Parts: sequence; structure tokens; C-alpha cells
Amino acid sequence: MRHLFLADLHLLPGPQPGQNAKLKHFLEVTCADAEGVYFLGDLFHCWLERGDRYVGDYAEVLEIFRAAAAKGLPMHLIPGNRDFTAGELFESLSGIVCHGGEYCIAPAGTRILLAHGDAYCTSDWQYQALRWLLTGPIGKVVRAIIPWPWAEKVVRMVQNRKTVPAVYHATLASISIQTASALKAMRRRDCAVLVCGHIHFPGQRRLEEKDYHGMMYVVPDWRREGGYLEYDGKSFTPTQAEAPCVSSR
Ligand SMILES: [Mn+2]
Repeated sequence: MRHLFLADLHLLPGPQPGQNAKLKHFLEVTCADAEGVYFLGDLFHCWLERGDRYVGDYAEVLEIFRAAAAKGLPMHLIPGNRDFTAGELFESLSGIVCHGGEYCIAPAGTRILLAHGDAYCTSDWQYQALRWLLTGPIGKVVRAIIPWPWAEKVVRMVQNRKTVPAVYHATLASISIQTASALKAMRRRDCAVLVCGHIHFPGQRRLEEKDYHGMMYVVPDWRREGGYLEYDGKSFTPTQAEAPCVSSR
């Protein structure tokens, strides 16, 4: 049994030979016998869809996903803060099944909660306020009524800022996922394991409160290091993808 977890691929639009070759190789070779591949958010550097339109040229990337899906590879997306609008259009174009903010699986009887992870960084109230504004009812109305060319302009600006600033990573690392918030979500779904991304720094941590405990795994960065987390039915192993591993900055 092989379940593969990835996060924060931050795929860029347009011609990206290095990025796309790496993705194709990963899906065809590394994932060949996988029972499930789970993208834990921020699969795209920025994805916005509305009706039958999306921003940016992701045709080649979507074709790579579609080919893998056609060969029978089961792929799932649990959206992050950069692709939370992914929905029906994304599903039909990619062949990837899209879930809500949290998704629970139970391979070999282990209940695993899958999430991007940003919702549990609750000590950063400014980020949480921004998140609420963007993903909540206000953001939904704005996205529905904003003229499409304006939306396109904003998203293309984000897509063109190719590197995630170092300070952003440093901030995330210092703030990190809050034990109480993560355990609350795990308890709600009766899960003893949480697998998430968002932080970009791999790691594992035992979470403990007086009435509940569990393990948290943060997946390695795929975009730069080619890393992912694998579950074989017994244990979780952080793994480095084999070549080609071309970094896209
Ligand atoms: Mn994120």
C-alpha cells in the first residue's frame, strides 16, 4: 500500500519545461503503483476559477494531470490559501477530485486528517482575518461580481511573483501550527494523525492536550526539493523524489 502526500507545489502558468517535466515524471514513475495521491493545498501558485473560466495558461499542467487520471491514478486536492476557489472546473479539467478544507481518509484503519494547515495557525490573527475575508462570504460575493478582467489582473500579478519571500517562510515557521487548534479538528473527525503543508518546512510533532493527543506530519517542499511524505500502511516516511528534479524559481 502506498499513499503519497504532497503540498505547496506552487505550479506556475505558461511554458515551464522544468516544472512540467518534473511533474510528469513524478506522476508517471514515482506514483505509478500508488493507491492515492493527495495534494494538500497550494498546488498552484494562484488558481482562480469562475464558471467555465480560469486565470492563466495551465493547459499543459492540466493535460499532465488528466493523462495520469486516465491511467487510473487516484488524485485528490484539499485546497490551500492559493487555490481555495478550485472546484468543478478544476475537477473536470484535471481529473483530480477536489475536497473541502479538511478531508479524512482511513487506509489500513488509521484515520488521517488531511488539510492545508493554515487554518490551524491561529496565533497569527492578521493572517486569519485576511483568510476569513478572502475565503468567507465577503470574498465569495466579491469574486462573483468583480469584472473578470480585474480579477484576471490581480491573479496574474500574484502568479508573476514567482518566489515566495523568505520573510513569509520565516514568519510561518515561527508562528507554526497551534496544537490546540489542530487537535480540535482531529478530535472532531476522530483522527489520531494530521498530515498538512503550508509551512514549507517538513517535520513531525506529537500533539498533546489533556483530553486528546495525536501525531502531526508536515510534508516536505516539493517545488524546490522534490520531497513528499509516504504512508505504507505502517509508518510515515518523508521521501525525496528521484531525478529529474529541476528547481523552478
Ligand atoms: Mn499555503
